Amino acid sequence: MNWELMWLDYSQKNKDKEIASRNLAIKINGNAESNRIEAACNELSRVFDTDSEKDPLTLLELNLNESSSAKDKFGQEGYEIIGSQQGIRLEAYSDRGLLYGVFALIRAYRLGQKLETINEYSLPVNPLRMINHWDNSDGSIERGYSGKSFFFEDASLLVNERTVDYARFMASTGINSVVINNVNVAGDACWLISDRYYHQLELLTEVFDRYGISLFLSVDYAAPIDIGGMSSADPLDPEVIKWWQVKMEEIYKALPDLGGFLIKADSEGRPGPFTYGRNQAQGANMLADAIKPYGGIIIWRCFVYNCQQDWRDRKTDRAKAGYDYFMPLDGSFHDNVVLQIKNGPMDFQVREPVSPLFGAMKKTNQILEVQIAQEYTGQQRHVCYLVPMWKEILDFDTCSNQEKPLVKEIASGAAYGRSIAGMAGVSNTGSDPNWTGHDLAAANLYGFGRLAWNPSLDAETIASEWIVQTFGGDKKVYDNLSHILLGSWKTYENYTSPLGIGWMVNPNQHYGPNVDGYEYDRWGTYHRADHEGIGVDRSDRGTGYTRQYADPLFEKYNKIETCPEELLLFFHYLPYRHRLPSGRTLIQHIYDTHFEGVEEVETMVAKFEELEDRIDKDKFQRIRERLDHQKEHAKEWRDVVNTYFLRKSGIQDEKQRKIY
Ligand code: GCW
Repeated sequence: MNWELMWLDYSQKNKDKEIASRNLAIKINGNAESNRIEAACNELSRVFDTDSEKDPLTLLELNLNESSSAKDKFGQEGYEIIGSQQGIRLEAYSDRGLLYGVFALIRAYRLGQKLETINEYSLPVNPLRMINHWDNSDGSIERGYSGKSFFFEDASLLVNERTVDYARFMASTGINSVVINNVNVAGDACWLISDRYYHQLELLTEVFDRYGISLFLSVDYAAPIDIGGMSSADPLDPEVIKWWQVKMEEIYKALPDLGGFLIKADSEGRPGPFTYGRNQAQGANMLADAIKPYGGIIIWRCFVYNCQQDWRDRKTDRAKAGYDYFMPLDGSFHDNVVLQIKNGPMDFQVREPVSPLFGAMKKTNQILEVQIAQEYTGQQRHVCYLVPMWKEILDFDTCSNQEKPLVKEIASGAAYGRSIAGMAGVSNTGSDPNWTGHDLAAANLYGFGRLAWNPSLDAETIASEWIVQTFGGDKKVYDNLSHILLGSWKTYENYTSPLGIGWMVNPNQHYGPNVDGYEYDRWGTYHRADHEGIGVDRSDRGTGYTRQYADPLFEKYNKIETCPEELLLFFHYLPYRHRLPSGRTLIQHIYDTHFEGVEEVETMVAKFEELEDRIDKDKFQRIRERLDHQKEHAKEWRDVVNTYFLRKSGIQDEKQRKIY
C-alpha cells in the first residue's frame, strides 16, 4: 500500500490518555445483510478486538430500528450511542445512521472517551454534504496540489483499494455525496455519460454506496453537440429536450443510484443557455425535468460572470455578476434544481465578503460552495487552516429579515424550508501518499466534513480532533500544532493581500506575489492602486455592489466609517494616509501586517521544530520542508508587496524597517 491513512491511522495512539485496548462482542439487531453494516463492522475490527472472547468483553449492540418513531428521531442519517456498564447500544433508523454512529464511536474512543460514558445523539444539519473533485479524465487535477487523480488515469476510471480508503475517509467525517470529475468537462470526461464508462461507474457506485455516498457527475452543457452529434444545445429546442430525456433514461438504467449532475454553464468559456439567448433557469430546468423521473437532482453553479472585461471600465463589477444573473430568477427554478453559490462574490480569495445571494434568494434551493483546495491560500505548500474562515461565513448574519437567517441556516435549508440544501467543498486531495500534499492540509478536508455535518462545531474542537487522531495527541504535539493551525489563516492574510483586496498573485497559476498580475487584464479582478491610494469603490458612489445586500449590511458596508476593517479595500478606495479604526494609517497597516505575517510564520516554524522527536520522522521531515518554504515565500510576499506600495506611495515606514 503506497498511501497513508490520515486521521484513520488507527496505529496512532492517544499517548496522553493511555486508552486501554478493548474487546468487543458485536451483536446486530436488524438487517445483518446490509453492506453498510458490514462496512461498519469492518471498521470496528480495525480498532477493537472483535474476534476473541477475551475478558473483559464489552457488548456493542447495533440496533437497526425501522419503526416510525425511530424514523422521526433519526431520519435517514442520524444515530444515538448510549454507553453503560452493561455495554454500548448504538441505534439508528437506517444502516447509514449506524455507519455514521460507528465512526462517531471510534472517534470518541480514540479521543480518549471511555466507551461506557459515551452518550451521543446526532443528526446531520446539512442534507447534502458534498465533495467536488476537479479531476480530469487524463489524470490531471485542476487546481490540484497533491499529485495526480486517484479516480482517473489515461482516460480510465480507477476503482481499487484506494477508492475504498477514500470512501472511508469521507464517511468518517459524514460526507454523503461526491462529484468525481471537474466542472470544466473536457476530452474523455464528456463521455462519462456513455457506455464507455457505465461499467466502471457502476463499480464505483457500489463502493460509494457501502459508505453511504451518492455519486454525482459533472456534465458538459453542450453534451447534445459534443457527444450527441446535434447542432444545438438550446434548452428550449424539442430535439435537445428529447436527447436529454433519452440520455437520462439510458444513464439511470446503467446507474440507478446516481445522485445527479453538477453543471458549470456560461462561465469562463463553458457553454450554456446564454448561447441561445436563454436564461440560467431555462437551462437548469430543462435538465431537471429530464432527470426528474429518476429522482436525480441538478446542481447548477452561480459562478457566472463576464471574464472578458476591459480593465479601463470602472462601472462593470465582477462582484455583482452572480446576483445580477440569479436574483431575478428567484422562484423560477424547479424543485429538483439546487444552486451552488461560492462563499464570496469573487473567487475563493483569502478574504471576501459573503455572497449577497445568501439571504436574498428565498425561493430557491441553495448550496454553499467553499474551496478546500488552497488555490489562493498557499496551494498546500503554506499552512492555511480554513475552518475559521468557513466558520465566519457560516455564522454570517445576512440581515435579510427579522429572523436574520445566518448563512448556515440558509445552507442547511432550515431558514426557508428547503429540503435540497447543504455544503459543497472543492477537494484538496490527490494521489500523493499523504493525500493532501501538505500533511497539515488534511485538517481542512477533515474539518470540511465535520462542519458540513455540524456547522456549529468550533474551529478549535475540529483542529483538536484532527490532531489527536492523526498524530496521537501527545500534549506538546497537540499544543503546538493547534497554535500553528488556528492562527494560520490570519497569518496568511497578513503577509499576502491586505484588507479584502485579493488577487495580488501570479496570473493563471495563482501562486506567489504579483501585485499588478491581474491589474490590466480581462478578469474583472482589480485593486486600482495609484500613487494616492488603493481599493475598489463598490459603494453606491462607485459600482453600487453594496446595494445588493439587505439594508443593514448596505448601510454598514457603504460607509467607510462602518465598513469592517478587514474588508475596507474590497468596498472602498482609500488614500494611503487614511487612518484605520486600529489607529494606524492604511499604508502603515500594509507594512506592519506584512512584517507581522513573516514573524508569525517564524514562530510557527520554531513551534514545529520543537516536535522533532515527537512525531513520525517522515511526516516531520515533509512538514518541515514545506514550512521552510513557507517562511522564505512569506518573506518574498512581504518584500514584493511592501516595496510596491513604498514606491507607489512614496511614504516611508514609520518604523524604518528594510523595504527594498
Ligand atoms: O477560481 C477559478 C479557478 C478555475 C475553476 C473556477 C471554477 C474549475 O481558477 O480553475 O475552474 O474557479 O470554480 O469553476
